Amino acid sequence: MKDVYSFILGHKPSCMLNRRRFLSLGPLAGLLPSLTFGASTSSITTQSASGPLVIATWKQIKANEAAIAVLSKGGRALDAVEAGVRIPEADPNDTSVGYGGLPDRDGRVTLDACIMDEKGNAGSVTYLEHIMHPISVARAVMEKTPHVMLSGEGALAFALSQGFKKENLLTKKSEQSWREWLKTAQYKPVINIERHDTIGMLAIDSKGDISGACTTSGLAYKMNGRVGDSPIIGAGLFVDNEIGGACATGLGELVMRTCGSFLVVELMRQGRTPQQACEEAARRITSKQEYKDVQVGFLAVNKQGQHGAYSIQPGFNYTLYQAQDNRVLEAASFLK
Ligand code: SD4
Repeated sequence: MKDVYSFILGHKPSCMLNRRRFLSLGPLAGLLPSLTFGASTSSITTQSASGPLVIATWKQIKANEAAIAVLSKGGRALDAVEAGVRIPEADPNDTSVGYGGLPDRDGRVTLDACIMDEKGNAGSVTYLEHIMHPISVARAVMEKTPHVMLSGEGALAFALSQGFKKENLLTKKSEQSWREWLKTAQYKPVINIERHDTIGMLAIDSKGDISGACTTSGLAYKMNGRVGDSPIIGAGLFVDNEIGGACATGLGELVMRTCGSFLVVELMRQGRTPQQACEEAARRITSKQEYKDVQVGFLAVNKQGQHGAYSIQPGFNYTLYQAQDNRVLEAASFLK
């Protein structure tokens, strides 16, 4: 386990910090939509949304299709993202989400998920066991309780009270992988391979409303009790329907320390394009934390239907549906 601790605890010495100045315009920011900040030359445009949009981390053609099916009937972005991310949650071959997710080091499949709607409502579950669709439990937390987040046994009890079925989520294949891992019990993240199915999804519906969802089984062979960025509002996901939405994938510890998705949305609020905002959020990580051997990727959309995607390492891809085209694209990256 030594390796994971050095990744998780590793900060750069302060002399290496290269923090960009963060220009805050406060209430003036909303009055200056055409200003561009930072070194990038791309500028904010007034491009309007060309109909519904869905964007998801990694290769998620089928998940996007499920979301598109909702949007094409005039459905709500919230319903679209829930329907979308339920696809990998139920897929035993997706080893970083829901059913089939790789377990923690004690052999337990523990799930994290969160969801946000266009009104700024949020719901989340962490360390949820035995329920195939944590995203739907997160939505129930949002809609049926006075809380934002339920965890562990409480989240499971709530799920069961809502009619969710208790299931064994550890597939034979995942159990075998875990038993193999136990032989050495050495943890080392493998960039772009180990966690390639964890899904963050953002959608814009025909009304122009934005919602988002994020769901994962977290890092394979993590310490029992570990919770990542994916269920943390503002880290793995953030939506502000006036501005846009963002989600993150990769080593959650790096994302949590910088409130990554919240940061991306706030940068867009201050005038950056989604692309510029994702790049700056990645730089916020690389200027302060050890990043050489780990991956973080951000996706963002703004109210105008523009999107951004950026990662620390090359190899982060994402699936975009826009203008009736659903395709996998490669994100630009900090390291080349
Ligand atoms: C976590 N961010 O638990 C998740 C894992 C992930 O692509 O997104 N991997 O840290």
